[in-house]
Amino acid sequence: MTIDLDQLQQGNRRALAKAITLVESKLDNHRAQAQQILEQVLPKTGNSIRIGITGIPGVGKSTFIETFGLYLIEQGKKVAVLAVDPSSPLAGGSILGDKTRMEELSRRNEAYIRPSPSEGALGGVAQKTRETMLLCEAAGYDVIIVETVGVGQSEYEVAGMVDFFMVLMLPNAGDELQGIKKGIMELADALVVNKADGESLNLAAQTKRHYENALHLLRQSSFWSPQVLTCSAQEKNNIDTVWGMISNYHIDAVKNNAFYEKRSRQNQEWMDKLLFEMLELKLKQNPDVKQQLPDLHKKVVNGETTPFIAAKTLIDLL
Ligand SMILES: Nc1nc2c(ncn2[C@@H]2O[C@H](COP(=O)(O)OP(=O)(O)O)[C@@H](O)[C@H]2O)c(=O)[nH]1
Ligand SMILES: [Mg+2]
Repeated sequence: MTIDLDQLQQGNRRALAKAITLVESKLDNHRAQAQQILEQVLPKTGNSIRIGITGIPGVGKSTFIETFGLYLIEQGKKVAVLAVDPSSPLAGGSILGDKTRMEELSRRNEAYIRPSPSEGALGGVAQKTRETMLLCEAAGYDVIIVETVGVGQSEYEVAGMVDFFMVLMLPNAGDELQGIKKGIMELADALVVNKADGESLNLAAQTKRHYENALHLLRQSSFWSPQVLTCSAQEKNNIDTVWGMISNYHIDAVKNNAFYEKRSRQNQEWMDKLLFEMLELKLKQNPDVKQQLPDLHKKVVNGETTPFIAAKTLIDLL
C-alpha cells in the first residue's frame, strides 16, 4: 500500500484512512510501514488539543460528542473522534454502534470519526489509538476527542494520552460515584454533569455542588483545580462553557509549561511501556527460554531451586 504523505498532510481523508489502516494492521510489514510514516509526519504532530471523555453507558457521551463536535466546527476547528474500547472483539466498538447518535457530525467534512481498533499486538488498543491520534494531527485536526466506555484499564490509558480528561456524570447527587471507579476521579480535570435540562435542572445543580465538595477533598494539583460543570448535550446548553474551560486550561497549562511537560511525560511512559512489552515478547519467543522454562517451573514447584535463581537463569539466556 502506498500513501501520499503530502496528501495526508493536506488533510486528504482517503490518505488518512489508509495510513490508519496500516497502523491498525496485524501484518508486521504494514506496521513497519506505519512506523515509517509516523516518523516522517512527527514534526507535523502535536498541534492539537487532546481531550479524553469517559462516563458510564447512557450518560450521553455520544450525544455530547456530536453536539460538542458541531460546536467546535462552528468555531472553525477540525475535529477527530477516536475510541478506546478493549471490549469490542471486532473493529466497531462504541463509536460505530453509536454513529446514529453522531449522524450530523459524521457527515461533516471537518470531522473524522474512527471506531475503536480491535485488539492490538504490542501496546494493545491504546497504542493504535495513540498512533492514530498522531496521524490525525498530521492531517490538520485541531481537536482530538478520545472516547472510552471504561472497560478494564481503558480510562487510565486514555487519561495517559490526552491533555484534558473529562468524566461525564448524570444528575444524581445522592449516587456517590455512579459506578465510576474511584481512581478515575483523581485523573479527572473536569466532571461534567450532563442532562442538565427539563426536570433534572435542579438536581444537576445539586449534583454539581456535591461533586465540587468531593473534589475539593480529593485533589489539589499544581496549577489546575478540577472543575465541575453542568450541560445539556441534547438541548445544546453550556457547551460553550465546557469549551471555554478547556481553552482556559490549555492557556494556563502552556503558560505554566505544564502542557508540554505532561506530553513529554506521557511520551516517556508510553515508550517505557512499549519497551517492557517488547522485552517480554522477546523473552517469550526466545527458543532457549521456551525450552528451559517448563523444566525450571517444575524445579521451582518441587523446591529444587529458588524462583530467583530460575528467573535469573532465563534472563541470562537473552
Ligand atoms: N435529557 C437529556 N438526555 C440526553 C442528553 N444527552 C444524551 N441524552 C440521552 O441519553 C441517552 C444515552 O445517550 P448516549 O449519547 O447514547 O450515551 P452514551 O452511552 O454515553 O454514549 C440517549 O437516549 C440520549 O438521547 C441530555 O443532555 N439531556
Ligand atoms: Mg455512546
